[in-house]
Amino acid sequence: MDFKGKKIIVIGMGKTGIAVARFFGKRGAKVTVTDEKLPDKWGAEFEQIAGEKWLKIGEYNNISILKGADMVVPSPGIPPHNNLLVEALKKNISVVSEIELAYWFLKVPLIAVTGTNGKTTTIMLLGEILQKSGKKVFVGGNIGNPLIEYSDTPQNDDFIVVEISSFQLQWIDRFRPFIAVLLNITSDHVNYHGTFAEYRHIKFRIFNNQTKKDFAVLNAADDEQKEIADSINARVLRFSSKDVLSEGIFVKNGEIVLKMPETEEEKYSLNIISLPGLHNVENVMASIIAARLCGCNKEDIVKAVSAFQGLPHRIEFVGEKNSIKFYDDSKGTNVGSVLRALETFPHPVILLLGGRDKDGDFGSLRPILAAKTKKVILFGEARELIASLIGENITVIKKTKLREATETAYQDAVPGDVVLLSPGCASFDEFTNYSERGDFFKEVVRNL
Ligand code: UMA
Ligand code: ADP
Repeated sequence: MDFKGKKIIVIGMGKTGIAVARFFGKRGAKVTVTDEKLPDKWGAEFEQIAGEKWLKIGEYNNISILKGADMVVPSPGIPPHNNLLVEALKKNISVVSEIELAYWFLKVPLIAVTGTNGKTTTIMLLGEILQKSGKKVFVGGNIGNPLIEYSDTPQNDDFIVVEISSFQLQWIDRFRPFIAVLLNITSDHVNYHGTFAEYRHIKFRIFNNQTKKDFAVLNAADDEQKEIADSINARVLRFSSKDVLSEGIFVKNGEIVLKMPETEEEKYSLNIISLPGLHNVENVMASIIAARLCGCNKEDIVKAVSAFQGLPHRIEFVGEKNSIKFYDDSKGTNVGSVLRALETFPHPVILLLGGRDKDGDFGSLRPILAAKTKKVILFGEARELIASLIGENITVIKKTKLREATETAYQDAVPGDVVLLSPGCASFDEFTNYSERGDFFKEVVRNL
């Protein structure tokens, strides 16, 4: 594909936008970049390309920058109702996401994992399994190393494993993974996509371009996925933590069972998994089935799963004070992840919930909050809103900031209690991101 002399507009100058601009600059395109923030806030990485002849800075949301444009590439966080995107579509200018662009240049078989929750855990585990099996693998995507950067490397891996968000799937055209995994769909990012139905619809796009030669891995226990299997061209394989399946991977009598027509039944003990909760069993099952499709054997899979200790800020055990246990689930930024985190604990917990709302359906948490919490400490910008949504039968305390919320939880707890930060919200009201929030929580706990 020849981009020489083409006029490209890149919206958003974060990690993705800068990588995209650099990609086009290398190929002789004329690149106009724009961002709602002023250029002095675009960071050190932008400084490296700022003086290039091929680069121009365009005024944000000024549709005249689209004049003569051949293509627009929005960063993941640019919502579809953005002025420039709406106008570009009206003018029939091609709008593509970074993963679509990267896909055009990929030479290595691609495994893509999407879903509301569990993507990072699953891609990291799958990456570990592939490596343990002696395969060369690139693990990346929506976790800080955009796929577009990979397309300019020698591409000498056996597999690419990428995390794909709904934002990235919004603007795909030909993007076609040979294995596509959809872990689960629960409400999230409604403030971006407009409705839950639209968010769900966009997630299904991961299967759009697959053919009979490809594989689609679905969660049989996820009600939101029930109706789509018929419209998928790829061979559908399912995992389930609830029911025994006639084909696929499922849990039975304390074991994971892999049952495929072409191979003998295989069993994996649940004891090899050190991560908490049934949701992580789902992540493991999705990883195992994808790994088997890539030719990994059981022995290597067992080794890799046994060694995998999980990631920080995902129901991470922080420590114990006066026999009160603290867990950091700061990456639990939506209602679905809060639900799964609460399910993990056998007895009631003191839950820290709050931050910046993303139109979360907190009302749906009522039954689990009633069953699994002693007290809910609401904090941050969304505290009043969440209080109004979860109703009056839950014991609630409201605090402005996470520090006060954590200290209050400790004062109210008795030995044997669990204090869980699973905020169900974005962190941006008080922190730069979820990891800063999680690290802050750990620091406060250490100093209690
Ligand atoms: N911007 C605008 N207008 C807007 C919105 C944003 O100009 O309406 C600008 C911002 O000022 C900023 C730039 O766009 O300068 C950043 O945009 P971005 O966040 O879209 O892009 P990146 O910085 O490249 O980050 C993206 C992912 N961001 C999103 O999906 C929103 C990062 O995931 C990802 O780590 C990174 O690419 C590298 O792969 C973040 C995320 O929240 C952490 N992801 C969601 C999630 O995990 O739930 C999907
Ligand atoms: P993602 O990359 O999709 O955000 P992570 O692996 O980073 O997923 O986990 C994000 C949050 O979701 C954490 O709170 C984690 O405990 C929870 N989680 C992990 N796997 C699942 C799953 N399969 N279903 C529901 N929640 C999950």
